[in-house]
This record gives sequence, structure tokens and C-alpha cells, in this order.
Amino acid sequence: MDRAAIVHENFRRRVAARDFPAGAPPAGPLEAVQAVAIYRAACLSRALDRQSRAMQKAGQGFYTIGSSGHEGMAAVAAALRPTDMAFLHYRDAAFQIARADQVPGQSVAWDMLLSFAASSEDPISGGRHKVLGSKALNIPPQTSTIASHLPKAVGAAYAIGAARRRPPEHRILPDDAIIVASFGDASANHSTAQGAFNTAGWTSYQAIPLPLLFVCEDNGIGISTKTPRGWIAAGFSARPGLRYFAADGLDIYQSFAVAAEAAHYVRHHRAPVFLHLGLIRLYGHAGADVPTTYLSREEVEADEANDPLLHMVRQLDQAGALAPADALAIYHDSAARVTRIAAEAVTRPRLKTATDVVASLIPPARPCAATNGPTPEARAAAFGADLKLINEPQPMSRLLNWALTDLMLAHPEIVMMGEDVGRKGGVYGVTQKLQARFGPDRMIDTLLDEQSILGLAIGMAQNGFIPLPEIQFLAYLHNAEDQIRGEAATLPFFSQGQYTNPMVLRIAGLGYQKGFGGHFHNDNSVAVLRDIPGLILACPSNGADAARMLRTCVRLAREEQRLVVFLEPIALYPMRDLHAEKDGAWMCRYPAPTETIALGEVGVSGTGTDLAIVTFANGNYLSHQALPRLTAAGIATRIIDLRWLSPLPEAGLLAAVQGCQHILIVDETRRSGGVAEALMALFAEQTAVPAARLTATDSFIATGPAYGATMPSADSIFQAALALIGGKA
Ligand SMILES: Cc1ncc(C[n+]2csc(CCOP(=O)(O)OP(=O)(O)O)c2C)c(N)n1
Ligand SMILES: [Mg+2]
Repeated sequence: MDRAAIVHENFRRRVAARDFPAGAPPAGPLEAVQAVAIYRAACLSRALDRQSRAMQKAGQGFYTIGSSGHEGMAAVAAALRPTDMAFLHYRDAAFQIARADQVPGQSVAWDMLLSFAASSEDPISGGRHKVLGSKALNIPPQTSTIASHLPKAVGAAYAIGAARRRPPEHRILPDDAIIVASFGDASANHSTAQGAFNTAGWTSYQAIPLPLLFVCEDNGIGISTKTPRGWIAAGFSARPGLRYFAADGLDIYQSFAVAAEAAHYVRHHRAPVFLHLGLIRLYGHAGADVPTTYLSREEVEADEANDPLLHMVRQLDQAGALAPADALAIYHDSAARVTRIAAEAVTRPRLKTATDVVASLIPPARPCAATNGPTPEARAAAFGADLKLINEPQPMSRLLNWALTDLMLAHPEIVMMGEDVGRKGGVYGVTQKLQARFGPDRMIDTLLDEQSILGLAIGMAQNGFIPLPEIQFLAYLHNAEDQIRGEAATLPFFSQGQYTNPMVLRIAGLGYQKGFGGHFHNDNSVAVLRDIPGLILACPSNGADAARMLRTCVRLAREEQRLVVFLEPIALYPMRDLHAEKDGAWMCRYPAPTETIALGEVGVSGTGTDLAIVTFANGNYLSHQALPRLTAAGIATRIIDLRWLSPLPEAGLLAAVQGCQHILIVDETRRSGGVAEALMALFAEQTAVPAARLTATDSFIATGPAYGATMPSADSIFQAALALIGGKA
């Protein structure tokens, strides 16, 4: 017999015999009606777990991670409001079921069974995952990556306070809401979780509002590895800025009382709490896991003897709320009901084709109030003395600063966050003066943790803000990239666009800083961003394009809810000259605030037909440096600036190379996994034009005199063009 069947038989036998595990008597404010509702939710959750296993055996269900042992989370849900957005651990079916009791018109068993069956009618993920979640219940679906939801829970909690001060147009959370975020005891060790606890504490320590209830569901084990006894209490009972509460999660009366007290503390003080619930895990980790392979039979049986449902029946009996015979009837009725509903759920349609699956990759557009842009007076006040310079050519960093100023004036829901973006105005000065112009509330100097920066952005986006987070250097995206790749990019996909986290992530990156910084300040790889489905990757090569493209990016985030990465080539921030000192040829005038460059629109310079150079960022700059030599060699050249690295602007590119005899791709990213690989494939598939590529070497970048040695140069571009065109020159 498998463990699920053993637990089931034990329950029936022991309730019938009134043979209950010992425990505290019922105490506290939980009323009989509520206690019975919690028990009903627990029975339904238990029945769903058993059903998921039966469905998997029958080939009708596809995932069996369950909630058995964690049914006490129903008491936590009962202590909260349905408007308290919940970022849940995968064992929290009972929480979701109990919350459904608080919202009229719910069909939670049907919804969950559709999800088990991977039916396209599953209201949360549309058959893309067996996942907890519901729009009506304020439960965004979470990924399987443990702890990765905690940074954004911190962000969402912060966003409640921020929205109180300046409500964004698309806000979701009421002023008095709190955020709840649950996770397992093993997950609490993850650096992502630790970063989130630290950020919550760091924030609250400064008396910044952060209404966040962390719930640690401590069952003493993570798959097969035990949590050292006392570890969670030792680690969390005295953390700065984080108030600690603890309860026995097998005792619903105590859990409810302590959760209510903890929630009250969070709501009243607007400060984070760590609620530590002691629970057990029944049936092992998931369907295929056999706990007796790593735990002794005695240990497994000891947990089974402590089945929380048995404790509930005991306490309900002691409280005079429900007789054991009636409790047993509810248990059986729940199981029968679930079996009946499941029989129907498995007949519902499933996703079949790639078209079905990708339908939710791109979030839906949302209606936005019209903005006329700032008044001249508002602009004059914000720009101050800069206004006098606005018609003079400027380097990219200055034009980006002005574009950001105009965008923040036009859209009060824009907030920026990052290391040193506020007071200092960024390492390269791009965000200078913005904190003075818009206040520390909109220009947030974060603590030094990239996961927290991105989590803050995601959480704020989920409450209607338009975040423009900054990662200081491209190489430092990597210790946090799951927040973009695993979290932000997948949220609309797994929620059919019901939950979105639009943003424009600014990253300073790429190489060519003369002798400065070595690889970590000159990272020349974008492979990790280019293969994220649904993500837009923009990369300007000059200041005017940067301003125009940034406006489009913000529009895409605001109106189309897109996830955008705006990669700013550091070496071009201060670039003034092209061919000779003081020629000023790489500076531009600030384009009027209404000017934009559309997504997919490439830049074409020149009309030559011998050669099309297809390039971007520093490659575009260097190709323009090479241009006089190419012209002198009799090679009529046009230079095409990609501008958009993902998705590749295929139509625009193919139109731009029309009539050219040769194509040279100049790509400052690496030969392997670089942008040129995709471009070569595109031209090979779509044209008959001979094409070659000049790329960076597969290497990291050196500091000192060899800073540019691995990447294309004006000279190597000229040589590559000659080699491609052969005899012509
Ligand atoms: C980042 C990450 N690493 C590994 C896993 C695989 N994994 C899934 S659950 C789990 C154990 C989690 O244990 P705990 O946090 O105690 O939660 P429990 O399952 O006990 O409720 C592991 C290692 C994962 N999902 N995510
Ligand atoms: Mg655990």
C-alpha cells in the first residue's frame, strides 16, 4: 500500500474509534463555524491530493506535488483578507480553498481539477501548469523555483505603501492590504530567500512601510534533507526589522490565533513578520518519492500518526463544534465530490498545438489614460538650467537623462530603482538630478542586491507601477537573472495574461571602455537575454536613437504590458567624436518628446549596394569609423543598425539589405551564442546574398591595453569587408 492509502485508512479507522493524537485543546478566537469551514477546506485539499495521484496513475493528471500535512494553512487564510495578495508555497491548496470561502461565486475544486488535468479551461494557467493561483482570489501563480517569489513579495509589499502616497492608474492592492508569502523550511536557506528577508528587514529597519507576512511552513525536511532541529527559530527569532511569531500548524485554533495576531501586527505597523508554522509532510515529497528510502519507517509512521486532519477532528470535537461522526462524513463527502468533479474535468479540452501554448506569451494590451505630456512650465521646472542646452548636441548619457526626465514627467507611475541611481545619479551619471527632480520615492537607492532590485520592480509592476530598474553592469545581471528569466517573463504565460509585470530594465553593458574594468565591467554577451520568450531587448548606438527608443520601450511596458530590457552601451555614453578629436560627430540633438522609433524599425545609413554592414551599438560606431576607408576603396556601403536585438527585426532587416551584393555582420558579442549566429541564419534562410560575420572572440575581456583585442575594430571591419568582397577593392 502506498503512503497515501495508509494515511487514508488510518484516518477512517482512528476517527471511527475516536483514537486521536494528543495535543492542546482548542483555545483562542476561532469560532465554531470558521473552524468547521477550515476543516472542510482541509478535507477538500486532502481529497484533491489523493485524486491527483489517481489521475496520474490513469494518465489523466501530470503533477502530484501535494498539500497533505500542510492543511493548517487554511487557518492562515482564514486570518487574512482575500485582498491580501498571496504568493504561495506549492503546498498551499488548503489556503487557496479557504480563501475561496471568502469570495462569492468560486468553484475552487473544479478549477483545481482542471489544472490537475492540464485542461485549457484551467482558469489560472490555461493548462500550462498544475499550479495554485487565481485572479479572483489575489493569488498569482508561482514558479517551481523555490524562494524565487520572495523578492517580488517584498516588492509588492513596498508597492502598497508607494501606492498610498501616489496611486498609479492600474493599481490593484487597496491601502490596507498586506502581502503574504509562504515557503518551506528548506527553501528558507536559499540565497534568494535570505536576500528577501534581509531586504525586508533592511527596509523596515529604516521605518519604511513594508506590510509583509512571511510564512515558513516548517515540516522539518526538504525532499530528503532534514532541517536541523531548531534551525528556523534560531535563524529568525531575532532578525533585525523582522518580527517573529510561531505556532503549531497542526493546531488550527492556535494557528488562526497567531496568524491573526501576526496579520494584525503587519497591517497595523506596516512592518514585516516572520510567522513560523510547525507542520508535517505526508506521503513524501511528491508522487514518485518514497520517503522510506531515506527516513526510517518509525519516523514516517510518527508523522502519519500526527495527521493534522486527526488533530482537527479532535479539536472540533473538544470545542463542541463538530462530532467525529459528522467530521468523517464531511471527509467522505469531500472525496466523493472530488471524484465526481474529476471525472468531468478530465474530459475537458487540453492544449494541443504550439499555437495553443504560445497564446499567452505576450500579455494583453491594457487601456491607459491619455497623457498630453508635461506642460512647458513643468518641463521648465524639472529641466532647470538644462533647458538652455537642449538644442545643442550632447552625448548619449545626457540625452538619456533628458528622455528619462520627460518620461517621468509624463507618467507619474514610473519609478526607478537600483544601486546608486538616486543621490549619485548612477555610476555614469545617466540618472543625475532625477532624484532632485522627482524625489527619493521615485528614484529609489536600493541596497546592494540585484535579486532584490528586480524583485522590487516585479512587485511594484504587479501593483500598477511602471518600474525602470537598473542593473549597474551587465555582468551583475547574472546573479539575479532568474528574476527576469524565470519570474518576470513567465508570469503572463502561466496566468494567461491575468497577472503581468511590465517594466523597462535598464542595463549598462557591452565592452570597449578604454582600459577600464576588465570583463566584469565590459561583459559582451547577451545570449542570456536573447532566448527569453516574449522579452524585448533594445540596444541603441547613439543618443538620439536612445531617447526615441526608450520612449517606445516605456510605451510598450505601459500600454502593452511588455517586459523590456534596454541595454545601454557604456562606452558610447560619453562618446562625442567619430573620426577626429572635437569633430563632435557622435553627438546628437535631443529629439522632441513626441519622436519615437518603433519596435522592429532598424536604422539605415547610406544607400550603397556593394556592401551592407549589419551591426549594432559599438559595432555601429566602429563601422561608421571604417566608412571613409571603405568609400575610398570603392566599396559603396550602407550601414544598418539593428537597434532591437530580440526579437530580431527580421522584416526591417530584410528590407534594409535589399539590393546589396554582400552582407557583413559586425557583432561585438561573442562568436558562440552571439547575435551574429541568428543573423547568419536569417540571411542564409531568407536571401541569396553572400554573408560573412566579424564577431568577438570566444573570450572574456581583458583590462589594460588589450581591452579591445577580442572585439571588432574599425580596422578589422575594413579588412573583413575587403575579404568578403574579394577582388573588388
Ligand atoms: C531553486 C530550486 N532548487 C531546487 C529545487 C528542487 N526542489 C523542489 S522542492 C525542494 C525542497 C523544498 O523543501 P522545503 O522548502 O522544505 O519545502 P517542502 O517541500 O518541504 O514543503 C527542492 C530541492 C527547486 N524547485 N528550486
Ligand atoms: Mg520542508
